[in-house]
Amino acid sequence: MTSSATNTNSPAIALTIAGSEATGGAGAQADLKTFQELGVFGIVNLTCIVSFDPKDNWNHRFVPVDQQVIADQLEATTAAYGPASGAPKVLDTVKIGMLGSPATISTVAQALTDTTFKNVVLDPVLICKGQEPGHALDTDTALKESILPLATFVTPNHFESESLSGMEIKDVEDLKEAARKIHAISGAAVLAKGGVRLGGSDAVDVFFDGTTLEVLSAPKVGEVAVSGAGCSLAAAVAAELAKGATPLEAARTAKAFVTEGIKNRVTSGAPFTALWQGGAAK
Ligand code: PXL
Repeated sequence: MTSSATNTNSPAIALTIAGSEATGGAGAQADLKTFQELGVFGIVNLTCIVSFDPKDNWNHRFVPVDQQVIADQLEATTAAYGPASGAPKVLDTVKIGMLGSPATISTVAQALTDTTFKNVVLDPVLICKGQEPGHALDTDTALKESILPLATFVTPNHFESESLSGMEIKDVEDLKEAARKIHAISGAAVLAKGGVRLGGSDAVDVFFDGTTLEVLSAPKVGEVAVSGAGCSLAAAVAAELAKGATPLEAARTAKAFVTEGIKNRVTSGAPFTALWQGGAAK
């Protein structure tokens, strides 16, 4: 087969702009495994490298990728698969994970402005454990100001939903109100995650896209958060959107995918478990 031969069955394509988490549970690794499981050709543009520190309570050691290198990755990816690339199947879906610094946020915001993608799924990773608080606050503000308005779908967890909505979330009614508020400020479809943080026997998330409000519920699997659940959920949403699902269908499929991944989670020497993306296929 020559390089110009076209595969008429070519898969949907999705890009994750995310950080590496060295133990493979979260970040770009979780995203790529999720894309693969869901039948999507995955691409990673790396923003940073996180290595947990077992000598310091497993806090995050964070190293940013050089800004020019981030811009280079985005340039290469867009030229090969972007909307103007002439590729038979274009990349129109991007997932955004950990950006980690105001500089990276501005590089990524520029790329998202230069190229219009149909689906921009934002996992608004606000706080990285072990990050210097002043720096984390700058990053959170930059994320809200320059990336949130570009998102078409956002997946805040309990803490991020409180931060983005400016309200305390104690139960599912609060989570519904927060989802409405986050939609109002972003214009995006919102999947606000209660997860294990709200009381009760179910892990409850709320979807709201400006018209439809749906509570997605599944029995809790334990009471402790599993590493990679947030990344995998947003990546699964992106994969489903890339394949043509509606936002609500994508949210439902992603919730089911993550629930199976949590049921089949992986244990290690670290004091947390990691979601297994192969769980749903088992
Ligand atoms: O789960 C959030 C997350 C995202 N991206 C990277 C991470 C983490 C958490 O550890 O390390 C790179």
